[in-house]
Amino acid sequence: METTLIILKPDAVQRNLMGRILTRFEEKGLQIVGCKLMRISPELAAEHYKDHASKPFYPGLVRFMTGNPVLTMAVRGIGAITICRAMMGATFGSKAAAGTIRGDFGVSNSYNLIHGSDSPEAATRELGLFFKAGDILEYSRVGDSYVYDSTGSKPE
Ligand code: 3AN
Repeated sequence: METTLIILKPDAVQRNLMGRILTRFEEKGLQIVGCKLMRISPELAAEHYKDHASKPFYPGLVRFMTGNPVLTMAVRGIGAITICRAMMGATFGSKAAAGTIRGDFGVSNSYNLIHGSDSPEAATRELGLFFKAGDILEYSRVGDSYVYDSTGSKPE
């Protein structure tokens, strides 16, 4: 099982899209194991986006991400990182394919609704920034035996 960090950005919260986006992950079969509405501090934004610090869009990105609340989620499943990235779509709403979250809900390049960790290393680092021990819960769902085929040697 992989767990990834998903952030529904301020535009998703302000546009009342939280429920619809969260539902997509649930409907896919992924499990929400952590969820928190929060305001990102400038310090946390700087740490989270440190790889982008030298980019021209960085000041605007930090201003946007810290200006209003976000919904952070820890999302779990086999291959969750790759699956979530595919569900999000390309970075820019104007280019993202129809059927993806960015493709269906947005047209803006900088207000692109959602963040998702892009590698296992990033997921571990980012989950550690946004969730503390005990915030991510282990639990099983009644439908789990039909989300994965667990009749073989490993679930698939
Ligand atoms: P993604 O979120 O698709 O992994 P990254 O990691 O390249 O995209 O960029 C991180 C964030 O920085 C994006 N989600 C987007 O909000 C912002 N960003 C990236 N490139 C640009 C750009 N050229 N102009 C404005 N914002 C950008």
